[in-house]
Amino acid sequence: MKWRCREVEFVFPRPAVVMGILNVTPDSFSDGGQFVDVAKAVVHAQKMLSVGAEIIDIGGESTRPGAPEVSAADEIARVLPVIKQLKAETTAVISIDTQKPDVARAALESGAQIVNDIAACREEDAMWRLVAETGAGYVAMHMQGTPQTMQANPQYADVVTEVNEFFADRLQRLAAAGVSSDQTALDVGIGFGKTLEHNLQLLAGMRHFTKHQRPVLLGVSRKSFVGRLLGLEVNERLPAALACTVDAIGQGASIIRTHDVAETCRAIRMAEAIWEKR
Ligand code: 9MG
Repeated sequence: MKWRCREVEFVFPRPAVVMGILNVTPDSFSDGGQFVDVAKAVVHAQKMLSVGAEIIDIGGESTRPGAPEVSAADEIARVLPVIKQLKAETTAVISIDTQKPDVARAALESGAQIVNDIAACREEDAMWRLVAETGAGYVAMHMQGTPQTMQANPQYADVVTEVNEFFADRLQRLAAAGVSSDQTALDVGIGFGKTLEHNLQLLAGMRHFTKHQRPVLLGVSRKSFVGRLLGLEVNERLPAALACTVDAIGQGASIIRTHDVAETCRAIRMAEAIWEKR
């Protein structure tokens, strides 16, 4: 199975791909005021690359429940200088984490290769036509609602079945918009319109999402369901995230989105070394 992201191809089976998270919001890499410190953000990305990240996922808008929306212009102003600097200094594969086609277009024009779209539940196809036109890789993430509303009262009859139906439907709609299936990776969207119970059911059922013959991406890093289950603060959640990661890869997940690249790479390498001997 191949994941085609413009000039880059990830060919599976292979060791899981680690995607390092680079949030460039004023509260993450502040210049001391309203703006993002580009140099600090690029140093952080280089650190993640040096310890094993193969993709850097750059986002200029928080997707936390209830987070305020950011205009496309502000998002572009945050992410573009970082993408340009990273392209100038490294050969990193760059993913743009955005819901907005205008932001995705600007990022792709500056050399990004992947669009990480938490709003793949959208009805209109502007984002997908852009992905088709550019040959970018595309992460289609499941979300019930929007970041502003999603945790109000998420409901599913059977969350695993419904997310799988969503994936089948999106692959059809993407194909209709001209996106080849080898451009797409699928993501259940842990924490996006899901209760703790839904998240656990999705993690337990991870093997069911491989049936579409597309790479499955998992994002659990520092998420609040871990805090809720184990009573932990954000900075205490890494061991639990590593447990989820290793179990998900064992069930067939192949891309891991994380803040903690070095630790995640070590956990994956250890598990994969054991599995090779089975
Ligand atoms: C932006 N973002 C935050 N959490 C995420 C997750 O779990 N998956 C993807 N694809 N993007 C995410």
